[in-house]
Amino acid sequence: MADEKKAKKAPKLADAATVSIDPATRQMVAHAQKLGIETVFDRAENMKQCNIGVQGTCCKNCAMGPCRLPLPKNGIEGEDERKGICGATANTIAARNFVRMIAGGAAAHSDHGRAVAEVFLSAARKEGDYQIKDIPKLMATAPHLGVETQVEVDGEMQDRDVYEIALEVGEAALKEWGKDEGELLYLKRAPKPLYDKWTKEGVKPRNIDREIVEIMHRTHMGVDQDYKNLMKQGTRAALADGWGGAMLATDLQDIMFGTPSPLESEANLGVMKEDHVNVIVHGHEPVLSEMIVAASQSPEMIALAQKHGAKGIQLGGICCTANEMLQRHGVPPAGTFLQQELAIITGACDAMVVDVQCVFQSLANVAKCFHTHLITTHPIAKMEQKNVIHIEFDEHHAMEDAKKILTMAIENFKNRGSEVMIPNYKATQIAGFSVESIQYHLGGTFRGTYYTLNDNIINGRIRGVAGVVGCNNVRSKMNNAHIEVVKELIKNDVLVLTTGCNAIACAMEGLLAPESAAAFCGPGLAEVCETVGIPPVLHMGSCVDNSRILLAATEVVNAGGLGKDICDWPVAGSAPEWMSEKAIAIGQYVVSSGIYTIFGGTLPTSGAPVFHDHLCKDMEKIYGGMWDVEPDPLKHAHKMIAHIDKKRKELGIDKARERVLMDMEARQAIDA
Ligand code: NFS
Ligand code: SF4
Repeated sequence: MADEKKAKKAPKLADAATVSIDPATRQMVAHAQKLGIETVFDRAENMKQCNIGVQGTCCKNCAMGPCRLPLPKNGIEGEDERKGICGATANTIAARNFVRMIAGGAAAHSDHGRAVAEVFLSAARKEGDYQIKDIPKLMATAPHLGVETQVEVDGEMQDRDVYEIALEVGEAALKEWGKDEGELLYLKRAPKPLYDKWTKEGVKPRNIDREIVEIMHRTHMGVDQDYKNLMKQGTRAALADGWGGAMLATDLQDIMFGTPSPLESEANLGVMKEDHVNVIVHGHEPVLSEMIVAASQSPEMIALAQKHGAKGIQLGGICCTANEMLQRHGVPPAGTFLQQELAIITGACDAMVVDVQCVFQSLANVAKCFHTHLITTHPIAKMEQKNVIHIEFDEHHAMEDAKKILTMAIENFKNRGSEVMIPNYKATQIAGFSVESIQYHLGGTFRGTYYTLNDNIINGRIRGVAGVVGCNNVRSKMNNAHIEVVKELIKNDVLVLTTGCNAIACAMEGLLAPESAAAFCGPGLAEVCETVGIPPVLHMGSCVDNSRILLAATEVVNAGGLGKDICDWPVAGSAPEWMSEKAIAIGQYVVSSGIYTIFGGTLPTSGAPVFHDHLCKDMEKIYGGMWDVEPDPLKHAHKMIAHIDKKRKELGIDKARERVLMDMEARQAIDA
C-alpha cells in the first residue's frame, strides 16, 4: 500500500502528431517516445507555466518575498492597490523584471561580441589561428571606430598596413565595453533624427558593460521605483546591445571570417548522413564553429574519417551557430532550438559540440542513451552531468582543439548502436544576405545602392519590409506561427528579412528558395523577386546579425524618398515564437530605433496594464516604434501590414500601390 502511494505517476507525453508543423520533428518525437527518451515537448506537458510569472508580476528581488501580484480575476476597478511587502507596485515589479531580461539578453549578445573582439585582437597581432579575411569590410568599419585607413606620406595619401588598421580597430572595439567617458561610437551610424531623439531622451549608452550593471543596480530592492525611468535604462542597455555589442560582433566576425553573400544549402534533420561522421555544432559564437568547419575540410581529417569506415564528415548546425556556419560556408542547419535533442536521438550524431546560449542541459541525459559525445567548449558554459566532456577552446590553439574534437567524433563513428533513424526531410535554401550583398543584388548597378529597393517600395510593388526573427517556444506548435506569419506577409507583398531560428524554420519550409516567390508571394513582390533573382524571404544571419537589419533599415533612409528616419518608412518587426531574454533586448532596441515590433505568445507585462501601455503606446510618441503582442499568427501578420499601410499613407505613397495592383490586373487579363 505504502509502495503504491510512493509510486510516482507516470509523466504525461506530448502528442507527437501535433507538436510541430515539421514532419521530421513529429517523426523524431514519436521515435523518442518509443525509445522511452524524454524530450522538451514531453516536459512541457508536465510543467505548467506559473500564471503570475507569465504576467510579469512576481518579484523575488529580496528575501521578504517573493511577492506575487496577479491581476484580479475581474480586472482592476478604480485604483490599482496591489503592492509587494515593500510597497512596490505591479508596474515597478513588471518593469524591473522586464529590464532585467533586457540586461540578460544584452549581456549574452555583448559578451559574445567581446569574445569575438578579443579573438580579433589576437588575429590582428597574428598570434593565433585566425586571420583578417575581409579587407573591404575592415576598411568600411574602421572609420566608424575612429580609425584612419590612410596616412599622409610626402604630401600624398596612402593606405595604411592592414594589420596595423586591424589592431587599432580591435583596440577601439574592445574599449566600447568599458571606456570611462563619451558614448558608443556606432550610435552615429543611425539616421541623424534618431540619434537626436536618443540624445534628447538621455538614453545614449556610455559603454556596454555599464548599462547592464546599472540595470542590476537600479532593480535591486529599493532603488528605481518608476517604471518610466526604469525603461529609460532598459532602452539604454538595449541600444548598447543592438548598436553596440551585437553590431560589433557582426562586423568583427565579418572581417575575420568573411561578409556573407548568397549561397545554396539545405536545412532540417535530413542533412545528417548515415554513412558519414556527423558532428553537430550548437550554440552561438562562430569563433568555435569557423575552426571546426576549417578542420572538417582538411584532407587529414577526411582521410581519418575514411580510415574509420565513414565516407566523410558531415557538419550540421543548431541554433545561431547553424546560421553562422551556413551564411559563410553553406554548412546546412540540422534544426532549430527545439530540435537540439532530436539531432542526438537520430542515433547518428557522433559528437555534439556546444559553446554558449540556448543549449539544453537535457542534452546530457539524451546523449547518455546513445554513443554521442557531448562536448562543452566554453569556460563559462559547463554541465554538471558526468558524461559531458569539456574541451576548452582557446584561440591560440584553435585548430588543434578543433582537430581534437573531430578526431573524437571520428573515433566514435564505430560505436553507433542499431537504432539509427535520420528523418528523410530536408529543404533547399539560399542564405547569406548581408547589408552589402543586398546592396549588390537589389542595386543591380556596379556600386549598388538601396535605391532600387526604395523605388519598388515607392511604386508599391513591395508594400513594405518586415524583420521576422527569433526563437521557437515549446508553448506553441513549433514553427506554426513562424511560417504562418511569414507566408501571410509575403502573400501581401511584404519583403521579409529573417534571422535566428525563424530563418531556420523558413528554410525548412522551403521559403528561402527562389521558387517560393511564384508559389507564395503577392504579384508585386513576386515580380521583384523574379526580376532580381532573390527569394521573398532573405536570410540575414544569426540573432546578433539583427544589427544587419538595423543597418539595412538605415540604408533605406539614406537612399532617399522614404522619409528621414527609420520610423518614417513602412517597416515592422516580429518574433512570433520568442522565448529568450535576448529576444526582449532585441525587441527594445528595435522599438527604440523606431520600428513597430510585435511578439507572439505572451509578454510578461500583462499583469501590469499601465506599464504595458507604456511599452505599446508611449514608446511610439518617444521613439516612433512600439511594442505589441498577438498570439494569433494571421492577426499578427495583419497588424504588421496595417502598420506598414499607415506608414505608406503618411508618406503619401498609398495610392501608388493601388495603381500598381490595377496595372497588374490589367496585364494579367491580357496575358490570360
Ligand atoms: Ni536567438 Fe540564437 Fe534561436 Fe532564440 Fe536561441 S538560437 S540568439 S535566442 S532560440 S532565435
Ligand atoms: Fe517583495 Fe519588495 Fe522584496 Fe520584491 S523587493 S520581493 S516586492 S518586498
